[in-house]
Amino acid sequence: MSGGYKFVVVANRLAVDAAEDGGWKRSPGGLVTAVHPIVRRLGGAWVGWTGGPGEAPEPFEFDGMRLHPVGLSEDEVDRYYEGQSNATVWPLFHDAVEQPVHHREWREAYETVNRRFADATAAVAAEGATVWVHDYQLMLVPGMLREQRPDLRIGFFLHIPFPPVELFMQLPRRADILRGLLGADLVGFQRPLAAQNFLQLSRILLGLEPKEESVEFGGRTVVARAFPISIDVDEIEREAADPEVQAQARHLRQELGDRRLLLGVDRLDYTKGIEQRLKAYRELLAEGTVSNDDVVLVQVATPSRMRVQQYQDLRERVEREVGRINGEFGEVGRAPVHYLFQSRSRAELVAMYLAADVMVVTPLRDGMNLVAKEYVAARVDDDGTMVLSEFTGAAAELDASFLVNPHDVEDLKRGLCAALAATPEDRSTRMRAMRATVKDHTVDRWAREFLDALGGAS
Ligand code: ADQ
Repeated sequence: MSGGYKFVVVANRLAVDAAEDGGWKRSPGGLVTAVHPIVRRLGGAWVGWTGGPGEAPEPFEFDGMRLHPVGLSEDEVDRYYEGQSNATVWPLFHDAVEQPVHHREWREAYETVNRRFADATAAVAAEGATVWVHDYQLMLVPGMLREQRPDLRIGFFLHIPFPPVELFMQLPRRADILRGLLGADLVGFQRPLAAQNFLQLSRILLGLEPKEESVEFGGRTVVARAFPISIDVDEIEREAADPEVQAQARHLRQELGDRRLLLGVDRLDYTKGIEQRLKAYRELLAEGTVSNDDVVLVQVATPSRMRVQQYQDLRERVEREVGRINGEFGEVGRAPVHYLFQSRSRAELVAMYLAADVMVVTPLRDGMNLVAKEYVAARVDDDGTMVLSEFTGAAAELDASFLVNPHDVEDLKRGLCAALAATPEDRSTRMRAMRATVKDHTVDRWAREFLDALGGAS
């Protein structure tokens, strides 16, 4: 059976969120921004979950796309999404900075749900269609789809890191995951090293004979390469040039007085190195290297995966540390850390980026990190510095930042001090270099390069 769509995107989430009025609104985020125009132009379909438990609504049209919801029961949300995806695969693929949890029922649910996504995709894809599957929740889909529909051109992109061989080997049913990915014609990663890890595993686990950027599997050639994702630079620049956003940035600066602003913006996730950043800041305050009179840290932490135990524990630890720093070094009306456990609009984030003196991006491991690129895109004034972890994908492109090893608190402190001490000339030189890179590698280019390499859709 085949449907009528020549181009199909498959992602854990649909490109929409439920709106307050009972309808749908386009989801924020890079993937939707990048891929929506292509899906619309090609009259394509998007297969994904609505984000809530229960029966899937009927397929519907949204802004030139055909959306095909996949339903998940409450149990499947627990096991496939919060369990296997976010408490097993997520930590394991991020260097096991938190202990991955393994449960057979989670793996079974992951397989069942991946099968449902594959079936839904097989039903809507036209003969010879191009299908683009996204991310770690759906690693079995390419293989399952290939079995049913050998006519399809299948691409897969992994948004998170792909771990080194020793770590991947810990994953139960690891060969199945690898075979699942090898069902694609093109497997895209954020970094070349990830593609190398993947190819090396195909040799170790399946006895294949990989070449530099590809491997033969099941009579086909599977290409594995890096396609570093990016952001919609024009959109961020437009926001940054908006007089209202600029007024908001000035207002923020006035509120903070003449103190220099260190800014962190992250999902509240243990991979983001928020605790390490707070520790370094506390030590700098304790040593008197920085003072509450002239520096302030604003940490925006978006609530994320709050039903997963590891995330609840992290929230407690972060909030305890914030309380400790403010208790020890604060004064009435002048706290050293402003902690916002909130999601903010894009305009507000851009205003914060514009107001910051130092953007602090310190993940222990991150596929790319779009916040770092958004900050650079927002700095239309060519000012501001950034402390950036070497363990982000973004570090390869943004090496004019102050690169640090967040596992080494002394190195983090050194980076923060160097960024605070940078002269206006140094700041401007570094920011110009980073802006040139970001402006040249937009998310639109990322999507086009991936699809060109995959062939088929255009
Ligand atoms: P994430 O882990 O979510 O993405 P990141 O790349 O930084 O990390 O993207 C986060 C997005 O959420 C950014 O667009 C940011 O503006 C937004 N955001 C963060 N805090 C926010 C807040 N308080 N309010 C509103 N918005 C907020 C995963 C991978 C990354 C990879 C991306 C894309 O983990 O490594 O870069 O996918 O592939």
